[in-house]
Amino acid sequence: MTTNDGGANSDRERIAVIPGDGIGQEVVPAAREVLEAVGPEFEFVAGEAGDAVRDKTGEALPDETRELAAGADATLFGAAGETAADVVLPLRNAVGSFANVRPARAYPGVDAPHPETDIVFVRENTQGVYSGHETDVAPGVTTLTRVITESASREISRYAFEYAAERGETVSHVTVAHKANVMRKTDGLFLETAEAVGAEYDVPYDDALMDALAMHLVQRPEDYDVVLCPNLAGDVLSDLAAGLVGGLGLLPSANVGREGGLFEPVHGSAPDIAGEGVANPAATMLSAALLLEHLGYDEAGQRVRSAVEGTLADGPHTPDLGGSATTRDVTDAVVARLE
Ligand code: GGG
Repeated sequence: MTTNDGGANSDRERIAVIPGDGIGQEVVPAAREVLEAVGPEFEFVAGEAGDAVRDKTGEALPDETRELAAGADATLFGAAGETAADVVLPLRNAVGSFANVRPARAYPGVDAPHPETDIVFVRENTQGVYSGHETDVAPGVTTLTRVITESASREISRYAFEYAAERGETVSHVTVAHKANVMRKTDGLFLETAEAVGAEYDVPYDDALMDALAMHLVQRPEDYDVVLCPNLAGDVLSDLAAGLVGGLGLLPSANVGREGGLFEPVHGSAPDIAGEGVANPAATMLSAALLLEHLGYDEAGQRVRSAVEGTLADGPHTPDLGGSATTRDVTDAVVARLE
């Protein structure tokens, strides 16, 4: 079900707003308020997806929601629950994204176990074990095919090295995460391709076995800048990094590539707190800042980021950050900084 609540105006950029499940229903409206407060005249178009829609209609991602995202200039998404494979993966595909960019930064004012953390995970977004090739072979026997192609590995590697090269003043090197000593063919190809692409850039790079990397990230996060990852490794390692900076409530993400873009918090639907009005909206608001920058509204994006950072520094804080504020309190505080 979609509702066009912005009115038809072809001059305005069209933003698909898909809250999804659980706390997505709370943090996405909060981030939308922030987009409205910051100025650009967007046309917001709402779409439904997720567990609740599946329960109601039998389909977790109605065609009209997929088409809405595919045709929008950008999409703001919340969270997927049990139906993640039916919702968020096809939506990322619908917007033509091949890169999932997940910045993990510690923010002043937040009690971060590792305040020196400032890492950007560049995750391959279309392949690996998330390519959807799972089979019931026989009762009690299942298989999963892990797909890695040279072309997709080259595309994501080029994205990561371009990203690092453009930020030469703050990014010193790229680390390629893999497990090529075990998954010799698939991660062997990923690593070999990433190294070949890296050799074309004036950006230092190294590689790391992803299991050892998990330990080193916890011990010395300051040693890492941009971490280029196959799909599952990027999902897991970025969540690990959330633990270094104070939690999943702080990590935004951008799914970008050839066409539009889909912007979402790294966190999921958090059913344990859904409906209580205490979800931290920071990750989704920071995702909205990435959305603004993706559309070329750099100044507005920076204003949103500064307002969120200011609120993280001075409070109020939601319970995940040790406070007792509600999503509403934090949203009001961020919006007040934008006015
Ligand atoms: N907003 C992120 C989200 O909905 N996460 C749920 C999930 O399981 N995601 C898998 C993934 O990020 O690939």
